[in-house]
Amino acid sequence: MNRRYSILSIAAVAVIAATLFGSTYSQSQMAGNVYSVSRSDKDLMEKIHAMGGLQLVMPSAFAQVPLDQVDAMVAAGHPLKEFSMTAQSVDLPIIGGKTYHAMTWNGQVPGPTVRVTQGDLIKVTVTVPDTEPTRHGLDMHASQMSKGGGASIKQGTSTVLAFIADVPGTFKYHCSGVDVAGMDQHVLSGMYGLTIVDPIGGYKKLLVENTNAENGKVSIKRTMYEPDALEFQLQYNQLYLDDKGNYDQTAMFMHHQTGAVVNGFQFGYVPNAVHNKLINGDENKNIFVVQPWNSADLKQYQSQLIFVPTGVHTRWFVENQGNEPLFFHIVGEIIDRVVQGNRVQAQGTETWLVGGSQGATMDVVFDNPGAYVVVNHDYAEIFSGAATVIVAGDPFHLDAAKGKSSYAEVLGNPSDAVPPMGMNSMKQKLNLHGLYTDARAAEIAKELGIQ
Ligand SMILES: [Cu+2]
Repeated sequence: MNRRYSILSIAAVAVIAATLFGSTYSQSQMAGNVYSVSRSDKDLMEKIHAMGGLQLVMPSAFAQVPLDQVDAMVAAGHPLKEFSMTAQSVDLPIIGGKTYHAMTWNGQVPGPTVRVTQGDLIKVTVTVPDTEPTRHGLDMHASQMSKGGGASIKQGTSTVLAFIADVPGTFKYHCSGVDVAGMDQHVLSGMYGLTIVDPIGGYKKLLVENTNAENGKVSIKRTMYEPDALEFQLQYNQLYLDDKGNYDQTAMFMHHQTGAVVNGFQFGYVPNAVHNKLINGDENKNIFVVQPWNSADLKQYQSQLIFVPTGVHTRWFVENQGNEPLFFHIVGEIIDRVVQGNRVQAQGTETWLVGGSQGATMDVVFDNPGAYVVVNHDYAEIFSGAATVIVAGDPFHLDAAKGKSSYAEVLGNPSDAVPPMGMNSMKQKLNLHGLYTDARAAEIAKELGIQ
């Protein structure tokens, strides 16, 4: 690692830590040259440098809900939801038939989606097996916990954290590294995921306005859709890798990404050989400009399309897990509504900006049959992977879709693009797709009843 970045890295981590954790360092101390600090601080800095990060003083109990009060809070009426997260470093594929050194929660990128209802008491057991090369920690943005979520957990141990999901919305969770040091590497290598907190009273009805012309006069046509919707999740991030598939921090500092990923994949939701055959009559005749995951031999990694019917309420949980802004745009569609928390932020908008570590819920009704591409409308992102193809209705007039509302009834929707069922979810047929290890893929197939 370049020395300049190693110093910058420590300063940056310390500033983050000072801001997040209220450590004993002042921001001005850390923002300046590390050699200008006082003697005692210099000793500490050397110690920090030697251990590769900041040693943070954490409170003895970092959970918002002390664990000995969980039973009483459940007895008082908070429904208990329990989850397990296990750190697992594995090699996973990237485009070009290569692999990279991924860090995961539960053997999948992104980690499993945690879905709960506002007011639930969430209890998460976090395990770091002794086979892991480093410690890990878990920071859940849906929580409001003292000190940001917890000190890192030693290899070969587990910890339990508990919190009340007070605020509805779409929230990131991520590894907090080794007491914040290495957090960038862990998150950008795959240790991130989504928490969906459904509003306690359910989702709102959706009003969509179109126009109608009759007898030479234009009028507004208003359609009200019920809260129940077909739901999807899209998580955006970047990869920064060297030629050997290792995390490249220098590239991250320069914002020189290897690629943009959606749910862990560059171009993971584009047509594959089966779609080529169905639509073009030839599995080698590509429909889309890039189809890097064509073959059925790729199993869970073979690209899949997202299918929706026309005229149906669809809800998109979107999270920007990465290092670049997300200009969320659907080519050919207008986003009917944007919700953050439980508040409507926009209606009828062409693009919605989602900053780093920010989420949003988008409601869309696809009015006309067609192939639509969801992009991060930053050209570097689109052309390096952030392009997702949605097929609405039956634009291809295929026999397979006759009498069906969408191709999903025949082919299913990709399992990693559909969140667990919530209070206003419409059930979907799923196929197996995700940046899962083979073992995790087998578990998910079993859980979801996918053949
Ligand atoms: Cu980690």
